[in-house]
Amino acid sequence: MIRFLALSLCASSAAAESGLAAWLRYAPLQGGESYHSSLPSHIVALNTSSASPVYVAGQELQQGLQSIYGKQCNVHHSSNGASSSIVVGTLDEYTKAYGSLNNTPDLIEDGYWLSTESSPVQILGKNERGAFNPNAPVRWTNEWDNLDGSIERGFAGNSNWFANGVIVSNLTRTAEYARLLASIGINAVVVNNVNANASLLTPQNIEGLGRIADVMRPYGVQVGISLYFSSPISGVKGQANLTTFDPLDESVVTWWTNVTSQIYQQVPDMAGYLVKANSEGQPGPLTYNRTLAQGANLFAKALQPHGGIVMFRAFVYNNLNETDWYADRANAQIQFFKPLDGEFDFNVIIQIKYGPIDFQVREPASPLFANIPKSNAAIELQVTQEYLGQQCHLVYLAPLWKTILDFDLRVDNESSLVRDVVSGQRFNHSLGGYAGVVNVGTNDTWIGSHMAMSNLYAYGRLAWDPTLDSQYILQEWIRLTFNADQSVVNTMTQISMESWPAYENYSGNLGEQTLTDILYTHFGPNPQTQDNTVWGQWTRADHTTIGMDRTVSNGTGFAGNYPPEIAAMYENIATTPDNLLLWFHHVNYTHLLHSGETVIQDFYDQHYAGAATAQTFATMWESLKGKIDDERYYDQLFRQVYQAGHSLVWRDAISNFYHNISGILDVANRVGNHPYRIEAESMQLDGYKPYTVIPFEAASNYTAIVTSSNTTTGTAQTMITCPSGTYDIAVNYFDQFGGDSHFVVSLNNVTIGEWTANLKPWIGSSEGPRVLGHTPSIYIDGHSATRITFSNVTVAKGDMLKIVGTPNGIEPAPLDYVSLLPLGIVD
Ligand code: GCV
Repeated sequence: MIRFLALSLCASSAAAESGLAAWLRYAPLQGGESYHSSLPSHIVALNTSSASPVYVAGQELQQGLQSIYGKQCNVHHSSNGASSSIVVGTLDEYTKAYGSLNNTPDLIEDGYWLSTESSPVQILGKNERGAFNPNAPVRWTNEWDNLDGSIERGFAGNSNWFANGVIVSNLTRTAEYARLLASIGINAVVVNNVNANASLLTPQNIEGLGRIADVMRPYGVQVGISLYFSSPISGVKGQANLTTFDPLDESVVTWWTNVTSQIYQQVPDMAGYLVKANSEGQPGPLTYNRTLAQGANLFAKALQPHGGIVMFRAFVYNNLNETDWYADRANAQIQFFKPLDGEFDFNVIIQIKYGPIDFQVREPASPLFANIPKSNAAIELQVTQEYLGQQCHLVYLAPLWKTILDFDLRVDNESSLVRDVVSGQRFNHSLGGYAGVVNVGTNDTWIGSHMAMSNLYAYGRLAWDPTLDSQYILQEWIRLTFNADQSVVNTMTQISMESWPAYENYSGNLGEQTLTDILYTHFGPNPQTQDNTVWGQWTRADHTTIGMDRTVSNGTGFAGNYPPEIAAMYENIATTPDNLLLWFHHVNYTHLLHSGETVIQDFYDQHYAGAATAQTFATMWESLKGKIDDERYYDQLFRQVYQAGHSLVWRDAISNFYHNISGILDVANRVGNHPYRIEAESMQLDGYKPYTVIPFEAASNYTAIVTSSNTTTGTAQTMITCPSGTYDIAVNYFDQFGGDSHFVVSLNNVTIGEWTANLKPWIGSSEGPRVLGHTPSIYIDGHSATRITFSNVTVAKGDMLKIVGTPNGIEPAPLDYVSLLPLGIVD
């Protein structure tokens, strides 16, 4: 019901805002008084208790009307007979108070009815959480919070609910989060990491879960938890310690039955369990030669008396040998789960990541959605941008998610959209839905940047109604979160809608996955980490060829996991879309795409095009000055400038890597040819020395410079040889974690700029918002590479350009190059 209010306002405000209120700002509407006579004067909230979502909805209505329109309404809790009222409550309570209604729709669980034409205005739910009928019953978030307060793949500070192994006493932010989630239709939060910890199950933490549930319940948001499969042998304080965690062992069954009862005593409405088993070091039933279904059903049975469900993750795979041409991690889910279809209890849902690997910038829809028709299924989406810029690059994800949700798997040659599979409609299941990995932290922006919150909003909206259009959702969010000024809406729409294509173009196109460093931070470029590992995210790039052959005829057979129509499309190189070519086929760099371009030239072209688009985001954002509040304007501008610089790092790294490995020239002669750059290592160095960067492609000309020691200053200088004029001076440097070097750039000893390399990551801090939240790197590499630009500098031929670097901590003031860019040129 909070959603109704959220959508009814599109107010404007230029007052400073931290982002904490997200899209529920209730910003005052100019001329709001003029609406007073047409607004209701009373609110009737037919709640059963003050902990009821109906009570909260009444309060929200009151707060919203006051804040937006300046209209003060009283809240009553029974029919007051006044005609000028808004009544909010369940259909049953309404009928008791006002009598039966004609023509109410058939509401399903969580559904609502809204009538603004009736008197009183009615907002009536099937249950106390009600809002228009949702597409799927399960609309959860997963939070990868660890008990020590850190968050795996979280980019916005520490946990809001855990610290030092226990649940914190102040749960104010938890309640605020529940309020936000309620407004977009989310109905449960799994509060701890899927890489779980047995000590969540101590009596103290179970009591804490009860407190979390108590603060979220008034918003209609339930608690779920992730379980550590071998908890029975983990010596959980306050619980019996067993010598086995075999899911078929009676003592283990009893152990989980008892623990589950204890949890339900504290959290009578707990949503259920999330389980990651036999994956990435997590224990599971395979240890005892039991199936994953037997593992899942252990928890399902413990939950059945209480009405809870098990979300059992399909993200299960083994280490693989890359020299085996037929090995393929993408096949793992099918191998593990397809044979078990029909063996899962009724309250188990198989939670499937959208693609077969791991939240990459583009993947085909997981074929598992088509292969377990007898099982309940949910789709797992990642709101936190683990592989997509970690909230330091703006990437609006709804269009990516829609490629999967709208994909037709053609099971039995019939329409089988992924969204209809997970809603339960396609295979007639009453359970199914959505899990979104969000990872909110203590930062005011919730997930690390203001604009990234469009992804959380879109996640909730799509989980409620996956037929919604990405741009429609985005504009709804912009109007609520910023304002309805047409130029604000247009500019933010353009940036956001271009953001995923741009990121894909500069981070790995043609279905190559995100070419990031999969062995370290998952942030910056490092394509060679994909191969020569046991992790199976291979590209199989060599000097002449690239791509995974996943055909049945000659490759890993993965294409054959799809129903026949789709399998045939992907099997055949001629019918495979270019954007997934290298996902399914191993080809020469000179292979011609449908576009008519060669693979390698398309790589170069798209990486240049993507980075060029990213440059425009900062410029477009600048047009918003004065149209939104300064606080959010400057914070996002800082991020757009960073993204512009880091997109060039990506562009160059990927282009150089493939140029180096293939030896094929860029026909446009851009790759490796930078006429405006002065390489730092070619400058006159004093106290600086050349440094060979690893990976090589993360530095221009493979080389940077570092100070001779970590305590002595270095100087790099050179005489300007380009024509006199006005230039933008860009300096590429490295900002490592563990030191804040200082740099001064001068022309003829007149300082034109100075800065400290301290784009600090969050790491256990709650510093202000103008901090990058990506996983930091202690190395001079593609994660730490960054750029600063000084605009419109007057330069004369013969001037002495000098950079003085003062190291700090482990950071030896590393510099890569300086670009002297005639205005309008970016390189
Ligand atoms: C929680 C990827 C991530 C891990 C994550 C895992 C999962 O491998 O990098 O951080 O672990 O997926 O989804 O279980």
